[in-house]
Amino acid sequence: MINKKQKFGTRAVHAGQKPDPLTGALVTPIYQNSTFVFSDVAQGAARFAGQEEGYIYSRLGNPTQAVLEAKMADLENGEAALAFASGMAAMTAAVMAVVESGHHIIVDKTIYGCSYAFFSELITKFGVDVSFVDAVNPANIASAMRDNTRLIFVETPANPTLKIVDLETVSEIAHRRGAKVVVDNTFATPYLQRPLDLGIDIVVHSATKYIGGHGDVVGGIMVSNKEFLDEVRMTTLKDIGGVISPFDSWLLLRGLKTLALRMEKHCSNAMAVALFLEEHPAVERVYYPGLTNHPQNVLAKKQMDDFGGMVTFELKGGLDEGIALMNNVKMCHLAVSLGDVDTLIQHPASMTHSVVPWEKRLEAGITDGLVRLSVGIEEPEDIINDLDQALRG
Ligand code: LCS
Repeated sequence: MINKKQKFGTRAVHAGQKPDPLTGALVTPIYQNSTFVFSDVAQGAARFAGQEEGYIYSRLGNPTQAVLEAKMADLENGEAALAFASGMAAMTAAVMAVVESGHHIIVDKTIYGCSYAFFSELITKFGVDVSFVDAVNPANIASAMRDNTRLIFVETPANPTLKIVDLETVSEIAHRRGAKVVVDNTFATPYLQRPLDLGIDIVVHSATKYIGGHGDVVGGIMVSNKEFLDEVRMTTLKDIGGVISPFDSWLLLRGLKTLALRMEKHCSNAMAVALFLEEHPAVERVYYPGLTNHPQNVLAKKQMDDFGGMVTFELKGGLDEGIALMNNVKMCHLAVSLGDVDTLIQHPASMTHSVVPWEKRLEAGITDGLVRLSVGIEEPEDIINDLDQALRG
């Protein structure tokens, strides 16, 4: 068994993984199976009744997926993890496992666009009330709490403004009133931030991003205690069915082995790019938690081990200048998604957050001129040179 005292980068390589017991294959095989044969009816019945460990059908679990889950549980310092077909499948499965009709949810107003759509339009169809607040000030959560509040959902750093939410304080506020907190840890990854250590109940990820890291897979992860995840596996995973494939599980396992190395480079590159942009005469404002003028820089230092690979900024002149920049880049790719080894640039107002109504977007700090950069692992000089030539037009 892996010793918890080993460093993160070592655990990213080894945790949850042993050579294949049948063949000695070093890398976890892709168990490309939808179903698993029972030795007799009694064994099948015992597995369905949860009285015997073992595989049944890949919507309920698969050996390649199980290794991914064990590694992610270890890296997030959680008891267990579950893998899903996408980040949206993981997040919605967590929420729907906790709340029912008549319950109330508090959500930070600055979150990924499709998550906003789920909370504002979809879950409300099922008799669940949702309040959007600015969770940067935890007092806003405290004052929105009701007797029927069961769940609080935040992203930190938030997509796309990179504001930071105080996870320890939010979990204290929630637990005083018997509510659970779900944190979307996609932007930080467990390399930089482990919300369960700060009292958070459930962590979700779009594994499509830094966990995979190479822009070749869509996946999601949930990490929590074993009892909750056993329930999710047999309810919202089994009956809604957002299960990950064995091949995508394998791609995520391959990505995770280099997570520490990649994150180190993403962080140092992002800091260099943020400092370049901050000094550039065409730039109005840079949002990066590592800059001392970021409003939650002190909290980011306390809660995270470094500041991540995402940089958001606004140009002087706003939208038109931002569009010109995004059309002028040569090496950086104009594309949504993030956390890839390639640098990606995109326009939240017309792309990732276009589903959020205009006035709600502005309330969340997502102005029309905002540009979001997912800084890749290329050499920082080349990223900066490309931005510099694009800014000159
Ligand atoms: N959570 C966060 C913070 C995200 O940024 C995304 C996707 C999701 C969840 C959903 O994950 P998925 O289902 O796509 O795996 N964010 C995207 C973005 O900013 N650009 O494209 C997708």
